[in-house]
Amino acid sequence: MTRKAPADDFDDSGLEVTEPKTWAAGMPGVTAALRQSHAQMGTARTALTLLRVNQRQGFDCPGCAWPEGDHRHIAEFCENGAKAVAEEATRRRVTRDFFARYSVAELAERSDHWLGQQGRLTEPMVKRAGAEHYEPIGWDEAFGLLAAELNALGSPDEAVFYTSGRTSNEAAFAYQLFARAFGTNNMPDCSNMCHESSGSALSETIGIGKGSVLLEDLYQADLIFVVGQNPGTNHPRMLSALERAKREGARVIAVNPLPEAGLMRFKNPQRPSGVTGKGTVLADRFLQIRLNGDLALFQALNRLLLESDAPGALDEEFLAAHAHGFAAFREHALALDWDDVLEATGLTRGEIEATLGDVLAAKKIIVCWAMGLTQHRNSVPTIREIVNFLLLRGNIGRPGAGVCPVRGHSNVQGDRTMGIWERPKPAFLDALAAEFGFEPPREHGLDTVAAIRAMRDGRARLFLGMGGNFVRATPDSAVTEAALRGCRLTAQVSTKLNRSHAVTGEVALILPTLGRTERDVQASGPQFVSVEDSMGMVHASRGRLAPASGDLLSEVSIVCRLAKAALPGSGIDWDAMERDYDVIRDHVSRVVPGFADYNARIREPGGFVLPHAPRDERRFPTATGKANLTVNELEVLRVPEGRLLLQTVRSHDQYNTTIYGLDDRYRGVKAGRRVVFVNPADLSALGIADGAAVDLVSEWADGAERRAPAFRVIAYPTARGCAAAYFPETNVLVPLDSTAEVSNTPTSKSVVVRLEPA
Ligand SMILES: Nc1nc2c(c(=O)[nH]1)N[C@H]1C(S)=C(S)[C@@H](COP(=O)(O)OP(=O)(O)OC[C@H]3O[C@@H](n4cnc5c(=O)[nH]c(N)nc54)[C@H](O)[C@@H]3O)O[C@H]1N2
Ligand SMILES: Nc1nc2c(c(=O)[nH]1)N[C@H]1C(S)=C(S)[C@@H](COP(=O)(O)OP(=O)(O)OC[C@H]3O[C@@H](n4cnc5c(=O)[nH]c(N)nc54)[C@H](O)[C@@H]3O)O[C@H]1N2
Ligand SMILES: [Mo]
Repeated sequence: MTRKAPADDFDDSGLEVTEPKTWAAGMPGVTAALRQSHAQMGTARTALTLLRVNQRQGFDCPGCAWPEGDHRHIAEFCENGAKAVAEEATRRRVTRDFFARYSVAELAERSDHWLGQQGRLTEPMVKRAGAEHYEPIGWDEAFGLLAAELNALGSPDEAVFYTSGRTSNEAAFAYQLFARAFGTNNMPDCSNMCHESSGSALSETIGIGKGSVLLEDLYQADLIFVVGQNPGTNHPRMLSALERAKREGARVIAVNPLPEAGLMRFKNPQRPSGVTGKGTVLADRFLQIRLNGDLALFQALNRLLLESDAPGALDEEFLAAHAHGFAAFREHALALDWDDVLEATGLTRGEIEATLGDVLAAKKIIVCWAMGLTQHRNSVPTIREIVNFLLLRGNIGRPGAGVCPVRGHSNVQGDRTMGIWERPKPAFLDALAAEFGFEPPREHGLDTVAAIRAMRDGRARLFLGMGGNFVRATPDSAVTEAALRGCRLTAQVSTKLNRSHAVTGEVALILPTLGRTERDVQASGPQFVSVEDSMGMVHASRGRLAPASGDLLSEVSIVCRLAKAALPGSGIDWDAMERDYDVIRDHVSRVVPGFADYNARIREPGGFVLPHAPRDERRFPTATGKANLTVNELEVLRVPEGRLLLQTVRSHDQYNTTIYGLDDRYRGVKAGRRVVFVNPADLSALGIADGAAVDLVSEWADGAERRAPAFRVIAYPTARGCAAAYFPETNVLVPLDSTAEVSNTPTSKSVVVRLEPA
């Protein structure tokens, strides 16, 4: 079942394990970043590139979606943003000689780290049916081939159009237009594996699937929860914001099974004292919760709030004016069983009651979260319960308060806004129809998990990836790889080599594209693109570096030229859109609400903020016209005797499936990724020694064996019963059918496993 894993991944002879760090960033962060950038880019390029990150005339950092704020430091980058930039601006190149040297099968034996280290893709390549190697192909021929394969399908619904979250608004809009003009809503995206649960829960409860706070709100908050998130690694600039919020008087509560370094103490590299000083204690309270215990925690807080006789415990006025469903919610919440709460959370009643004290003392509360909340079976109920918690005290729709799902990819939120979604709203399709004069398909398309099933079962036969690394980011690697291999054609629009180029359909295409950092010049002159950050701010991004190769096309060009080849009679002026991205933005301004005068407003310094009814006017555009309090059933996730609940997380040295290096500095791991973190008491109970070699075997209802071989055990202060290991090495363990209710997101943070001596 298990594929033979790539050799350099398995060699743990250099593995070193030290005590986890208790603080994050500061000088080591900056030096680590510069070392990495230097190795990839050289001195002049390093300086030139890093000075442009997130500056007004520069490019949007391809790292994360954390917003920029008004007062930009000259070096508004972080260690991991610098690594993301270095990875893209590298001087290393993958050329036709490389593909002549390595067969596709050989590439499939290599590790993610090795593949990424080969450098930027430089020209379009094709693997023809029956061939063992990729060979060069001209752009026109590539588009012709792809167009012919698309048009040879039995139905447009046999094609899958995937999007990752770095794609610009302009490219995303053109791409969804093409897919719909072709005739399908099969537009899965990385969001299906990421914040889909947030979008689902927020749309139902507050009427819009996006966060309701701006950066300024953090600075006005009294209390900020950071739940299921590791910002020290994944959103380092958020630490500066939390530090400032604390200076302005906020308390921070971290809720996490792991004592993540960044949440404990932070040394700000942007401030002189940060380099040498002791740094700021970030979390005033650390709730070391069990995996999947958050629904129980927030239900307990809600019950305590309902029972509290503290004056103003509930915002009665807000509830009466703006909330729906209070009576049913109240009745259910008061019946909550405390034994269930303590079992699910692993916390004491004292800890939860002390947290209530923080809550009652705070007028303005923000809850931030990321993948620790979204990738569980009960993720949508959990996030709904957080909305209940905020609504009870009127914490949505006023300054300093609200929901803050912290997005991952730098434009994942913008891609959705542009219509990258398998379940488009009728109003969006109506606007598209009116603007372009065709009838878009109305039936919902395939999301990520459904797309894998469709390819596995032969119902979908052509896969096009706009960025990302579908084969590696998705669950159940063995199943997914077989599904892709069963396709007639797989094509990837990419900047760098990854496993999705090595696990292919009968025919495969690599369509190499420009990155954020690079100049994009079209017939009308230099172009810029735009992106939307995690807080609904839209701003421009301009690349300055010379492209990695003269043969690269922008994502917009690739979409427009493909569309022209595949849909000669569409009546849509693809040439005009490619020639001048203002034309695309003009279309967007008439199709997507909130984008009126797009071309003018995107040229304002700092861009513009999209409307958000709950935040701006306390208006809740839900089915009831009010903010909905919901009733969520608590089911305690009970793991069988001798098993652990495994979460799959990111190390400090990776960007999703792109592996920058083999260290995880804050967690004290050097030179190895095949490690599993387990609580020492669990190790004793299991009779397994720290440092032992084990296989991870996942157990799921279908009885199939899913095994990730050869991991080292690290005794680590994680919550009892809760293990952690890195993704994507562990994706093989996540069953395709184990998904969140409603959002259908793979349950990457709750996988039942046993450890077998290797
Ligand atoms: N450098 C870097 N930056 C990135 C990325 C990257 O890979 N590298 N990826 C980007 C993307 S796409 C995303 S989505 C974000 C991801 O950002 P994060 O969500 O921070 O990423 P993860 O590593 O998945 O970390 C999940 C965190 O939630 C905790 N957790 C897990 N399960 C639970 C739970 O049940 N309850 C609670 N309370 N906590 C839990 C884990 O211990 C961990 O701290 O980062 C973005 N930024
Ligand atoms: N087990 C487990 N699985 C997970 C997760 C988890 O926590 N655990 N997290 C999930 C999450 S949150 C996400 S978002 C997904 C990520 O899923 P994806 O977005 O599909 O994966 P990435 O690794 O971010 O994609 C990296 C590739 O994108 C390409 N690329 C980079 N920049 C650009 C660009 O500007 N344009 C184009 N066209 N291509 C570019 C490069 O070729 C690079 O190899 O993974 C999900 N999978
Ligand atoms: Mo993500």
